[in-house]
Order: sequence, then structure tokens, then C-alpha cells
Amino acid sequence: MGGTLIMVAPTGAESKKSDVPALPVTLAELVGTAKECEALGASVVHVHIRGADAEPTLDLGRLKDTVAALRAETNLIVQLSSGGAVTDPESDRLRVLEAEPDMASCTMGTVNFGDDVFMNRWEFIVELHTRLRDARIVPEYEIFDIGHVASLSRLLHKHGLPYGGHVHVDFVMGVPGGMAGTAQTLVAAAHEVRNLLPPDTTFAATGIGRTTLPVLLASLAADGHLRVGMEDTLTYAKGQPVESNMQLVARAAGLARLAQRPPMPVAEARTLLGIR
Ligand code: KMH
Ligand code: ZN
Repeated sequence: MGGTLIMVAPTGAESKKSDVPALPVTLAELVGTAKECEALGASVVHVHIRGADAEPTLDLGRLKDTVAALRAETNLIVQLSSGGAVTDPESDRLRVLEAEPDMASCTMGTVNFGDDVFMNRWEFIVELHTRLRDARIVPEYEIFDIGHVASLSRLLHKHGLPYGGHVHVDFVMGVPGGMAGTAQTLVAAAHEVRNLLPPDTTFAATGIGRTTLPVLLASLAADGHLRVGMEDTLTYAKGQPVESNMQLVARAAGLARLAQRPPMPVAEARTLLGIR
């Protein structure tokens, strides 16, 4: 077993700043958070941005400024969310690639998302996968349900490998409407990856809310990587709100060391993922 790639997802599109004051929503807050998380062992930052009103936005100018600032102030791999918020139109989600990040997310199917629907039509997935390759951006395929692994297998067989040739997936577990955030489900999803995807495919995992710790521990044990952050987790322990993204990255890095799989340096993560 090698080191652990730790990705931080600091903001997301679902929580309101008024409900969660520690959520980084300004560019300064995001960059400051990213720097501190890098120092604690993160190698990738998964970015959703907010507008001046602190609401989620896919404004291209702001996205470009964000990528530039993260590149200037950190050495992190910059991954933009192409998922945005559930209300974002497909055209805006595709335009995210014009901000030229190192990576972008690519969700592998439609899923109920709490009371909402996170829509990802097949034609949209094909378009996003193709544009990512044309733009030389490495995808992170987001897997909200086990069937999404089979969809990814179909995508790769019909439309070819992504830019760089390496396949990396992220299990987003415990979303109400998606796969459960349990060790058993993670093992089943990892089996599907081994059965259906190229042999060197890597996976990371995150568990939403109270599934955070079981998913983190199961992924470490199953040779997976980790995503942590306030996009997914707002409670550190029962009755104890998360204070910062750094608190979550520090916990993940400590557990990774305990598992004899210490945080992977950024340069190693770039090589693993095939980032240009
Ligand atoms: N905010 C969710 C609707 C992604 O970043 O690509 C979608 C999401 C996945 O967070
Ligand atoms: Zn996201």
C-alpha cells in the first residue's frame, strides 16, 4: 500500500454562510484555507465558488481568478466542480472548463439529492468527458451510486480514456438518494471498480455527514484515498460542529499516518493522476 492522496472540498454549494460562519466563501478565505490544508497534507482542492452575496456561482471570471489565485499561493492540484449546484444549467457547467483547472469533476449519473435531483444525462456526461480530454484536463469521475461505476465502464469503452490515460474515481457516499456510507458499500463499490475499470484505477471516498468516519476508515483500509471537507461534513463529533476545514484535514492526515499510509506529497499526486 502506498501513501494517501488527501483532497479537501472546503465549501460546496449546499451550505449557507449564514448557517455555517466558518465556511470559506470569499477568495481570500478560500486561498487561506487551501494554504493551511496543503501544509497539513492535502494535495488536491475541490473547488465550488461563491459570489459577492456568498451564494454559489459558476461565473467564469470568478472561476478564472480563483484558479489563478490558488496557483499563485499554493502548489495544490486545482480541481473545479463541474457539478455546481443542483440548479445550474448544463451550459454553465460545461463552461467551467474554460477556467483551465488541472482537474474537474465529472459525475457519472443522475441521482436523487435529498429533496432535489442532481441531473446528469448520458449525453451531457459524454460531452463533458470529451471536452475534458480536448482541454487536457484530468477528470475525477464522481460516483454517487454503485451503478455509476458500470456507467463509467461504458463511457470509457465507447468514448476512450481521459486525458493522461489514468482513471481516478471518487465515491461520494451517504447522500440521501445515493449509495449508503458504510464500509460494506465501500468494499462493494471498490469491487466494481476492480471488476469493470482499468487495473490501475484509483479511488478516493468521502462520506456525507455522520457517514464521514466509517467511510474514511474503510477507504484507508481498502487502499483507497480520501476526500474530506466542509462540503461534506459539518459535525466533527456528536454535538461538536466542525471548526474549520483544517480540523478535518488534520484528522484525515493523522489517521492516514496511523494506517501507515501517510499523506501523499503533491508532486507524487500529480504523477499518479497524470496531471500535465
Ligand atoms: N453540489 C452537488 C449538486 C461535484 O462537485 O461535481 C454536486 C457536487 C458534485 O458537488
Ligand atoms: Zn463538489
